[in-house]
Amino acid sequence: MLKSVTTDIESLKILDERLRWLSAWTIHHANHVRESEDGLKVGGHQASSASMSAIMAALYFHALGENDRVAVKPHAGPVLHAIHYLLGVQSREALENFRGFGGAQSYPSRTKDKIPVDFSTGSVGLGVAITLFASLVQDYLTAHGRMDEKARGRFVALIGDAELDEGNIYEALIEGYKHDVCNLWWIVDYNRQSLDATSADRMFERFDEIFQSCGWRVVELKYGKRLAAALKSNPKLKTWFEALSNAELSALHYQGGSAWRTKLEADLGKGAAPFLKDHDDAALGALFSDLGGHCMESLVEAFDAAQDDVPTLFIAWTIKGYGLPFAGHKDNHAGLMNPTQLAALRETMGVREGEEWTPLEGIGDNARPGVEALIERSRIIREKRMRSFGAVTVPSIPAPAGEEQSTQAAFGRILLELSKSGGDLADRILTTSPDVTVSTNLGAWVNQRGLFRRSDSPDVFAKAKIASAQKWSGSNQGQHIELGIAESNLFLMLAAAGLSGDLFGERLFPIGTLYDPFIARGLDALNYACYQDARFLLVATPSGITLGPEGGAHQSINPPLIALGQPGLRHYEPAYADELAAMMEEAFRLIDDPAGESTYLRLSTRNIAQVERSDDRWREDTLSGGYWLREPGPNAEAAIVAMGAVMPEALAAWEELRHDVPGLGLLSVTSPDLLHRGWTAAQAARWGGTRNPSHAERLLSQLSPRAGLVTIADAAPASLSWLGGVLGQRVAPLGVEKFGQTGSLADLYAAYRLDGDAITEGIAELLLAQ
Ligand SMILES: Cc1ncc(C[n+]2csc(CCOP(=O)(O)OP(=O)(O)O)c2C)c(N)n1
Ligand SMILES: [Mg+2]
Repeated sequence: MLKSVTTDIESLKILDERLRWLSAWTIHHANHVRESEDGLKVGGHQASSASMSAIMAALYFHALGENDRVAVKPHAGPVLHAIHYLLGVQSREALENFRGFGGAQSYPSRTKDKIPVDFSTGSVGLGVAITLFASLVQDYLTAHGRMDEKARGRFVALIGDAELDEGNIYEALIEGYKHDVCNLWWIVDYNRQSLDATSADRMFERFDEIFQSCGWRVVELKYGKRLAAALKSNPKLKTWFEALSNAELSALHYQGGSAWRTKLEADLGKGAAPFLKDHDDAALGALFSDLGGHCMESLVEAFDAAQDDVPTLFIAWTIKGYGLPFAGHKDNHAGLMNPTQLAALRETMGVREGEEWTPLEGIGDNARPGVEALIERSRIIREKRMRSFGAVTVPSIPAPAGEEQSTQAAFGRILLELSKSGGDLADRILTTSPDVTVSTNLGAWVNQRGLFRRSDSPDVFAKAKIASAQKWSGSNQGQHIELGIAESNLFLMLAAAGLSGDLFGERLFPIGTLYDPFIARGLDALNYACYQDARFLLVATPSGITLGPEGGAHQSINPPLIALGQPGLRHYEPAYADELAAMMEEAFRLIDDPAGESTYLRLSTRNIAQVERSDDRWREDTLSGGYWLREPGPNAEAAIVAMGAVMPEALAAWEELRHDVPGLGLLSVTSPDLLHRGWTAAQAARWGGTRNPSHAERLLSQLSPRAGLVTIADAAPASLSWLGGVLGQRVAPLGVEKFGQTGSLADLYAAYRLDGDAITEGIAELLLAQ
């Protein structure tokens, strides 16, 4: 074997070029080489990738350890794939099929990509913030003795500078500071360009202060070594350079050497002459492009110097499209090189035509051993981490006793019982809430299990013997993570804790509570959690106009529709405490099941009389989405179909109408989401030759095919009205379509037509219309 004559830095520079080439080529191939079947633009981000290749080379082939986890800026996905290609982990087929069906995904995806992806990214900002919560989960697991100190790693986010506009980053930053979060590197690819244009100058000096005031170390990598030296020896040049705006700098980077010369002459006149005499145009362009984020020496030095666990923001100055013909152009975000430009790049990279995919093509014999050694030595994991499932026994969860109960209170009691009885499941539960712990009935659980804090925080009120039902002391053994009011953080916390089995090999059972209407506040983060297949239990309570005196701002209407359209999240809405107990048991089971999912429970504060059960049949049907609370007679002409907190109205109407409407049934829907999924799945299966009616079909076929259904829910009526489409039965939908307001239940149910009269009118209309 040839002995390497290159240093690691030189090898890293070669790898930087390789990554720039392979990412550009992968995108080019998908757009210009691969056969297009539909004529759709394939796309990809050559400029965003080139901007980060040096940073990522320095990280993946030098700085990252095996326990470190990274969220990669979505538009640098091709660089991540190129890295794994060089590591021998990513296949050429997947790269050739970049953005194609089954190929490498446009943006790194935990679930769809075949390479190890620690965090999916795509919706900018969220990938950044989740690293903070993942670090907190690591602290939690180590404090709880579930993770070895030696297995701890660092959480790295690679950030686009325009991504820094996303508010969720600052919500996370604030929360992180409260929890003394550590082991974070956030690395900004500071190319000063967004999607639309170059970015505003005014904000930039401010980011340092924002992060520093939250306890972060800020490391700015503005100049590369050569540019720094040149500016140091020439203060006038430095002052001039630093006065250029983002837009001016970018335009000059795009125009290149002669434009730098012209601009210098115009601005500094004769003063620039000695400097210009020493530099030809190419040298000028190269010197001013030597920004910190492209200078391997500076990157390696900065990473090596930040080896403690202080959270660190690196601001690495870069040029968007570095080394490509559209470097610095304000419109280059989705820019693609044309075949001629690509061929020119290939030439300069020393890649022979036809050898574009050869991993180390164009690297001379002298340099090759050094590069190969670095690839070999890279400490990042080569294979997807094993997902941890099926390790926890979920005990049966009894229903809390009580003739009258609300589902919200029952939830609190079930958790209290779990915490008292103990066991593996209870010990693995992590609860979290954005400042609504007490008002969502998590309080009793927290009294038992305590708040999680990295260092002890005493309950000052308790110490002062001030009476309070709620204990509020924290220790590193606590099991509740209290968050500030930022629902986006709640979902990111659930996402991170819900990935603990994947990231750390230790399953947690995360339960997050919030008020139902405020799901919308964190919706993208919720979707993000589901997209990565994080597993958790979301308890949304109170809900609906049933909240009465709290009024319209707190009365939720559409979350069941949100759930109906959200993959990876199962909606259950119980009316009774025993249903809730069954649902929670199922939700825990689903968290630890490879084929499972997360669960959303929509609960209520309304106390309602519980029903007598004559047998256990309701249980299985409850978990499948609905059951006959009152069986219909043979060929019944009508049924009331009700969900959740309005069940007493439905039952009362059933009692009143059953003599006039022979065989009238009362269907209790516990999950419109599951009924709908089952319905479409059965239809799809029929096309595959399997004839199995769905649960909704089975239930509704107990009625006459011409039967009428009055559907009623304290939610948007479309949550249930679609049931008429299953067998073509007619529907009178009742539900909430206007914003709520304050009032007693009787007032509101009458005004919004959620009462017995409305049900009677609905039934009458359906029967008369026959
Ligand atoms: C939440 C969200 N909004 C909008 C977009 C569309 N988008 C993708 S990249 C981008 C600009 C990114 O600029 P920057 O973060 O600076 O990254 P660069 O490509 O410059 O490295 C936008 C607006 C997105 N992906 N996510
Ligand atoms: Mg940018």
